[in-house]
Parts: sequence; C-alpha cells; structure tokens
Amino acid sequence: MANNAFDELKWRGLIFDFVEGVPELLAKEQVTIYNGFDPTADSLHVGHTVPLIALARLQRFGHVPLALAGGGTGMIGDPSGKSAERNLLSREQIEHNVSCIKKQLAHLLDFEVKSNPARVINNADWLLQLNMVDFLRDVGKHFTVNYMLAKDSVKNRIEREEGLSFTEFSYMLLQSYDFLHLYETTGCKLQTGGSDQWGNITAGGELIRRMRGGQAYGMVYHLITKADGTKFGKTESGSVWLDPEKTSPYRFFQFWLNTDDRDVIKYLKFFTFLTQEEIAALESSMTERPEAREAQRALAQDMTQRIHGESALARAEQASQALFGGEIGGLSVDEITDIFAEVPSCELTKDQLGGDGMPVIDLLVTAGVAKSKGEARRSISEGGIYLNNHRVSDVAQTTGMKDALSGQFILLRKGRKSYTLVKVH
Ligand code: 485
Repeated sequence: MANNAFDELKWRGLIFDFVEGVPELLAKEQVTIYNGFDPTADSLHVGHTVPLIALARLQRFGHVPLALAGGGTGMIGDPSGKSAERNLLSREQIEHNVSCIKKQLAHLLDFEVKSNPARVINNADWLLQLNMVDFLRDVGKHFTVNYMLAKDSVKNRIEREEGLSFTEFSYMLLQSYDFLHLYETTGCKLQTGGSDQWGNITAGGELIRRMRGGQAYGMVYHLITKADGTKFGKTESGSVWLDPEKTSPYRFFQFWLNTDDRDVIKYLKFFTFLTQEEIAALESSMTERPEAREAQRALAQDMTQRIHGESALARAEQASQALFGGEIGGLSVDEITDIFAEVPSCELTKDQLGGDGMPVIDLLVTAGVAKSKGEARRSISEGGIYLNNHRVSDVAQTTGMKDALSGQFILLRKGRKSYTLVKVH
C-alpha cells in the first residue's frame, strides 16, 4: 500500500480527474466520502465494483465511506453517459432493487471498525419528501439553464438530436442536493464516481459553495475500457452481475479468467488488493509465461473469493476443471447445466437407460458422438471415449441409471474436449 490514499489510487491508475485540493485533503484529514449507485436493476454489475472497491480502499486509509443507494434519484434516471432516454421504473421495482443492491454495497465495506465505520444510505429518505415549489426556489435558483446545458450529459443528448425529457434534465439538481444534504448532515466533503459523473459531482460542489459558502470536492475514476474495443462487463449471455442467481460464481470466475493479456494487469490494479510487489510478479509471469495465465487466475480467484466467498470459489474452480477432464462427481444439477450449457446435448428417457441399461457403444451412436457402432467401437479401443470424465476401457461396457449424475446427466467425451451432455428425464 502506498502511504497515502491518493497515491494509492493514483498508482492503481484509477484517477481520471479531481477537484484541486483533493490530494491534500485526503492526506491531512479524515474525510467522509460518498459514492452513489442508482437502483436501475436488482443487482450491481462488475463495472460498479471499481468505485465501490475504491471506497473500501479509502476506508482502509482511515476515511469514512458512505455508499448511497439512489432510491430517490432512481425515480428520475441519470442521463450521464446514456445516449437515450430511459423508461421509468415503478416505485415497487425501485424499492425491490434498492433492497437488493444495499446488501451488495454493504458486502465490501467494513461496518465494525470503531474509528471510521461505513454506512449505507438511501436518498429516498430525503428526496421523496421534498416540496417542488420550495425545491425550485431554494435549489433551482442557483443553477442557470446555461450552466446545465453546458454539461456533457445534456450537451451530448442535444447534439445527437435525441433530446432528453425535463425529468432527466433535472437529475443533476437532485444529485447536487444529495451532496448538499450529506455535507450538512454528515460533514461529507468528497464525492466520487466514474468519469461520467463529473458534471453531477461538480454541480453539487457548486451548490454547496453557493448555498453554504463551503468547499466540497470531487474525484472521478476511469471508466474501464478493453483492449479489443468491446464493452467491459458483458459476455454473450449479457451483463456480469454480482448476484449469484443472475451470474453464477462459475460464470463470474470464467469472466475474469478470460481477461485479455493486454488488460489483466490494469484489472489487477483496479479490482484487487494485491500489493505492488505481487502485481509486479504477476506481470513478469505474464511476459515470460503468458500461456500459464497466472495473472488471470489470480484476478479470477481474488474477485470470486471477495464477491462470492471461499467455498463458492472452490466450487467455481472445480467446475472450471470439469471442461478439462476434471472430476464432475460432486457437482450439482445447476452447476452441470451451467458448465455444459454450450455443449451439444441429447435427451433420453429413464426407460431407455433403466433395467440393464445399454451398451456404451449404442449410447455413443444415439447421442451422435459416433456415426456408427463400428466407429464407436474403434474410438473406445483407441482410448478416446470418456463417460463422466472417466475413460471407457472395455468396448462391451454398459451404462445405465447408475451413471446418471443426480439421476439426470451422463457426460460423454470424445478426445480431449469434445463433450456431449446426455439429459435423462
Ligand atoms: O447522490 C447521488 C445519487 C445517485 C448517484 C450518485 C450520487 C448515481 C449516479 N447518478 C449514477 O447514475 N451512477 C451510475 C449507476 O448508478 O449505475 C454509475 C456511474 C459510474 C459509477 C457507478 O455508478 O455511471 O460512473 O459512478 C458507481
């Protein structure tokens, strides 16, 4: 760890921009710092973890982190970084999403430490009771429309001729009001976020200066980019969520494991608490033995462990081995479905496999692994056929319900990694 918070974040390559005075502020006092997260879905995704983990980093340096769930702002929708107007979510949906993301926000922060415990707050608690006429008089009067139009979030929409509703146009006033509210009620002086939040954060600083004559600060992080130009945090199956019901720990582990060599060192700095020395060692390993993918493995282990816990990591690693011929005996139905989702499959009834079962040779033909019994026999005698990842050594071997994992699956493999999943029902 660097010896002050700002240098640490800077070394990690996180800092995109900051208000003058932030390094000194972080060096000389214990600062209350907030970062907001809108409840647009019932889970955070991997992109959200950069600012969240940064809050945890700042907390380790003695600062006080506030993670804000936007139960109020979520009713409106932030136009920042968005090219099109969003659909409004219902109140019930927002409340549900808030309760889901609050748990995730809490997961990475420390609530026990005596000197600077974290807090999770919800801006619905103060925004929903605002009176519109009071708000327009007290807050709106401090912003010129000219100032608001000059913000990137607004300018981009107008230039693209997409336009934006008055609803989204007003969003920056609400986020500004949050900063003012937290400045007054908690002494919060610093707001953080991704670089798309710069306009909203500086607007809040402006409001605090104009209404209270106070000085508040902002600091924004780089949005994550990928060397291949595609969007970070997405796979063919969609966003990578923190909720294990939406993205299984196995998929989550695989997502990190698949990081491009050109991105992995940057991600180790952004996402993990590994030290400079540890990251430097992984960097040399990557240059010398890229095929070992040690850096990717360290990243995948660290993130999966921190988000999903030790035992989920162990299972995810075991699951990852399954595709490389590892033991599949202890895997659950959900894990097998998840791991082998992309491999060809076929369906068989329990009757077909009941009684004395059927010769493996017949199953290979039925499942399309071999074109004929002759080919099936040949493959077995060459030692190239595996049943549940165990080599079939006898051409006369039979298989039946005794081999069905959880009574539902038989996994066939031909050669090193050509799998077929037989589903029994
Ligand atoms: O007082 C606040 C109320 C809400 C917010 C911030 C302060 C949320 C913010 N307006 C927002 O929309 N954030 C995005 C979100 O919630 O998904 C993303 C940002 C990204 C990063 C991340 O949240 O686009 O840059 O800040 C944590």
